[in-house]
Amino acid sequence: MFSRTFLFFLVVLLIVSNSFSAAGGGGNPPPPPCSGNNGQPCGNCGYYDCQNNCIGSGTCYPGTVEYGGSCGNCGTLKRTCGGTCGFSGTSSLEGSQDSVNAFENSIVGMVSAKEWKERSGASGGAVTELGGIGGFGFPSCYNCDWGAWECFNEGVCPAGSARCNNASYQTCSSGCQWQDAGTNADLDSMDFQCGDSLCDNVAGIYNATKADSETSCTDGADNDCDGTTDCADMDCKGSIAGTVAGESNASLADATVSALSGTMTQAAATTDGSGKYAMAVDCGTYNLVVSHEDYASLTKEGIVVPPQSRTVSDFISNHSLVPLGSCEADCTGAGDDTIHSSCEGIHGCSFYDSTAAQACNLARKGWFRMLYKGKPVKLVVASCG
Ligand SMILES: [Ca+2]
Ligand SMILES: [Ca+2]
Ligand SMILES: [Ca+2]
Repeated sequence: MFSRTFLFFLVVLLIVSNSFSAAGGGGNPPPPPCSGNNGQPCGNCGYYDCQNNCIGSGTCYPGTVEYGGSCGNCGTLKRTCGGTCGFSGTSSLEGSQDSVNAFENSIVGMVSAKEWKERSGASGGAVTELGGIGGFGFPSCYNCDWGAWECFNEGVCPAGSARCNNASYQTCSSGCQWQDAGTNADLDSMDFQCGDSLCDNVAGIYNATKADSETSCTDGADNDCDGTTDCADMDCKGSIAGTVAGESNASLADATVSALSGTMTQAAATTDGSGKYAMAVDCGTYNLVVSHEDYASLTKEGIVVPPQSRTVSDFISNHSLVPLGSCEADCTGAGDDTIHSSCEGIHGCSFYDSTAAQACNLARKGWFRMLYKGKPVKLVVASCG
């Protein structure tokens, strides 16, 4: 700034001395043509020269703000026009009024002392227009150009993004602000999306704290986060085993022992040559039905199988199976409510076809039985009775 002003002073003084030399050498110099707008402001901090050209105009007016499109995280582009406009720089000289006028008019962009005083608000007697002392100012424009675009008023996140903030799942709103968006069914402060994805069902159990196996089969919690809880978990399986006897309390082979919940068979086993059977079952309570082609079926109700333990249930002695009497018209045995395929054709017993006879053998009236045959699997569903 100072150097620019100082340089201009040098130019001024050179021209001043030249002007005076010309004046002293042979009369007044001819005033150069100059428009009435000389020195008046124009454009953005520019001014008119004698030929009415707008000099020094910037690309914008200082302080003006312009907004562009969107940017960043819901931000807006903004740029501000820099620089200042003003009048500065003075010089003075002595001479006649004509010389002052000629000097004023000869300097591109100069304004008279009077005008400079009016524009700049300067006061005092340092510059006068008349009386042989003239003062001069010139308009100055400093960096009157647009600054770089900047992004302002940005949000904290990219819209649509997501994160886990500790244990809380958050998504970034259309306004670029984080908002909680997780689910936490068990209210243990661990969101489903942030680590409770396997078992958001009981407080305190989540992916990082889950056990390797079901630690309790009665707490209502899926402790190992495998999707099964308590007795439904393989880890809680128990078993039922025992011995089946027939006539004369002799071991009975090929008897079928079924464990039922309601009318659904959960597991079944066939006795071996020693009349023994064993089967794994989920812990729970079952009705046990033992059947044999040649014997009347027997049922034991309310057999409890605790988690991870074996329940023994024998069909021996007083509970051994008794031989099937004769067949009845509904294909069950006399004194027996179990359907026997071997009753086909006896006392009016008739099955729809051999497949139905096979499916319903040892079932009870009203049961639905399913039979898988061959590959690909062919499923036969029979309504028995
Ligand atoms: Ca949770
Ligand atoms: Ca489990
Ligand atoms: Ca459990």
